[in-house]
Amino acid sequence: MRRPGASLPVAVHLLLLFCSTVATGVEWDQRNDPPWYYGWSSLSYVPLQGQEFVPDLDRMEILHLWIEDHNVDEIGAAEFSVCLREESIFGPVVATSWVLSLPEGFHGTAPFIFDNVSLVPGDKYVFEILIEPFGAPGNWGVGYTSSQPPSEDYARGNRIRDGVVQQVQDLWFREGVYTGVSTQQLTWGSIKALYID
Ligand SMILES: [Ca+2]
Ligand SMILES: [Ca+2]
Repeated sequence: MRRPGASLPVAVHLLLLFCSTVATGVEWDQRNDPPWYYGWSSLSYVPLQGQEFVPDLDRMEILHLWIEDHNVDEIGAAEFSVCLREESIFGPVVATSWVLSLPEGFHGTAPFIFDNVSLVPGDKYVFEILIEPFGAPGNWGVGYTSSQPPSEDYARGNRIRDGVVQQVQDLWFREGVYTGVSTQQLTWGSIKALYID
């Protein structure tokens, strides 16, 4: 994971991040994170993918998405980031997450970190998932859920695929802020337990 433009490996970045003060938990705001997902959508080959949401909190520091490498026969890591936009996937950019490098074969909760983004509670935002390189080997995908109207998995927005809102689908996601600080000595294992399921 790295800030845009930097290139240190994930472990080094997390250790640097937590060497002085340590966030001890996360308060989730908006979420659609059941213990299953309906399907996955290729990030490697379909652009302009994301999710609308309307926050209750006035800031955002972390976003979890379910990301998978869907071709075990094709070798390839990839780098991901999330671009937060106002109103639509074509709207003005509010912030961009640190870059997250995921290894060949990864599947699970991918944590995207933001530098304390200010949000307006009640306004609509859209996060767009970016993959580098586009067309990355392995056919990387993002998990989503699907519902039958009038029920809806996440009621304050919908999934976006190829720039088009998908009315009955939502990405598997949860976004929120860090809570509390500690000076406790953390191991790499305990850092992973906090931020990577
Ligand atoms: Ca692969
Ligand atoms: Ca929805």
